[in-house]
Amino acid sequence: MNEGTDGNNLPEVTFISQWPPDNDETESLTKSHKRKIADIDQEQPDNDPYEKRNVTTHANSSQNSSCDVDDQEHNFLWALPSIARWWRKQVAKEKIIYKGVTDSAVVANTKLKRILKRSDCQLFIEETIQKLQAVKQRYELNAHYFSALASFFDTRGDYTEALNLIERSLQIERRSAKDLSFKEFLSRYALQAKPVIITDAVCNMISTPWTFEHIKNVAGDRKAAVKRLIPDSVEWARLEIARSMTVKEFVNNMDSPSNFNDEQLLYLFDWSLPLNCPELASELTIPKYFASDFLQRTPKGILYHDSWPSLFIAPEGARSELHIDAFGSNFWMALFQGRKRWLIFRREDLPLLYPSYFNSLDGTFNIDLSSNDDNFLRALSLCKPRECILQPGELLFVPSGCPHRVENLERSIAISANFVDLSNYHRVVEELEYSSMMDNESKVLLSVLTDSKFSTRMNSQQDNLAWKDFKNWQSLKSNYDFDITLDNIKNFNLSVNATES
Ligand SMILES: O=C(O)CCC(=O)C(=O)O
Ligand SMILES: [Fe+2]
Repeated sequence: MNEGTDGNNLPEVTFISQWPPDNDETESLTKSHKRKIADIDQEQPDNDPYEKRNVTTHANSSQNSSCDVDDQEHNFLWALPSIARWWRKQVAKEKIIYKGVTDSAVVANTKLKRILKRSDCQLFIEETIQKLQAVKQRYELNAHYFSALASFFDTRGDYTEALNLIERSLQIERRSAKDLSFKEFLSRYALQAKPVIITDAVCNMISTPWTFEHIKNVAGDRKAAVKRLIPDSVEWARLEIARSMTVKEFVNNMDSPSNFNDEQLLYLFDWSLPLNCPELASELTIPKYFASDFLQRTPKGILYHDSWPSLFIAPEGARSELHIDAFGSNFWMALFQGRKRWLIFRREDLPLLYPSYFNSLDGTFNIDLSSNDDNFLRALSLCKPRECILQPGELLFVPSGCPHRVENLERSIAISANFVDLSNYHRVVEELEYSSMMDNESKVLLSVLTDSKFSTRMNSQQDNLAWKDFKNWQSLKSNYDFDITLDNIKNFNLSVNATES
């Protein structure tokens, strides 16, 4: 950033539109912002979409579930379009030519820079910052709120505060499988515990689209123990078994009338495909990023060997509350239908979220993320969660140990799996050491994973694996060169970066 001054003692301004985060949401905002500031001096009609797109609450947006990358009604207004709008009003109100601004044929951004130096504009920025700060409590978890506030500090030249805030507005990165190699995934995301959304991968996981009809055709007659969310439950994700029904019965009755409360919404949650419907499982191809799963190398019958992938079918509004996935496992989810809002905290945020270990070593959380309790809000303001709305056809990676919460914005179909590889092996071993004290199955898994004959090697050229290959470690292990080891994984980041540069 340029700290130079120009006689008015104001720093040069680096616009927030030039900053990261670089993703669809900010891009669409920037595009329309460009469109708007192109006619900066023209007063907009009263139904100006910017006018409407001011402040919406997180609660509102989750209720009507329409906050997505295309729907800007739920974004906060960033500083530059906001200033442009304020300026248009001044021009219209005062009906005068502002020397050096309105009378000049410079581009809109330069005009904006000139406007920013005016004392009336500085006053407008100050007032807007105050207004935004006054509602901070309500938006503790709203990424758009923080990016908007950061942009106002940025225009004021307060870069330290702007950077501080922008960290809280991080969205989850999206990468295309077309240019994300397995090695890059491992070094940039899995080993750094950074969530990522992978596009262009789900289309290669199935040959027949997984629609409600298809699932009913293949799995309709199987029984499932469906769950529901109990607000004060001490169970993992606050989900408890509601009753047993066939998949067909569940799908056919999957309503979510607006008068339904959490407990009335049934959720087909984490329903193991290998155990309940191997026919569906056998249609799958496992993406290369997750194909080295060590749980497939343990003997049949060992804990988790056949637990995943599992199926999730949800009505609109069904949720899983804040939780951490068990035994230090990594997690992926492929979404076939509907949209899901994900909120993912960092591992370091865990102590700030009041974890409680009431009846299990898999922590649960007593807190309510929309609580107004001062102590909680103070702790929450130190967390740096990332948010995303997962779209159908996208694949999400959640690193081990990161607390997360999920809300189904539409009726959805997804599959997911927990997995172990070299990126989380040590965490898994440590967690299993604790759970072994209480649970024999964990103890057996631990002894298998830590046996000197157990292969913890991975293949840096790993490709997608058809289901039958994924499940056949004995034949896989003799076919490839497994060049990543427990020893060299420590330097893996360095070696990947060196090869790439
Ligand atoms: O999609 C969901 O409701 C959450 C899935 C999840 O986080 C899990 O199974 O661990
Ligand atoms: Fe989870």
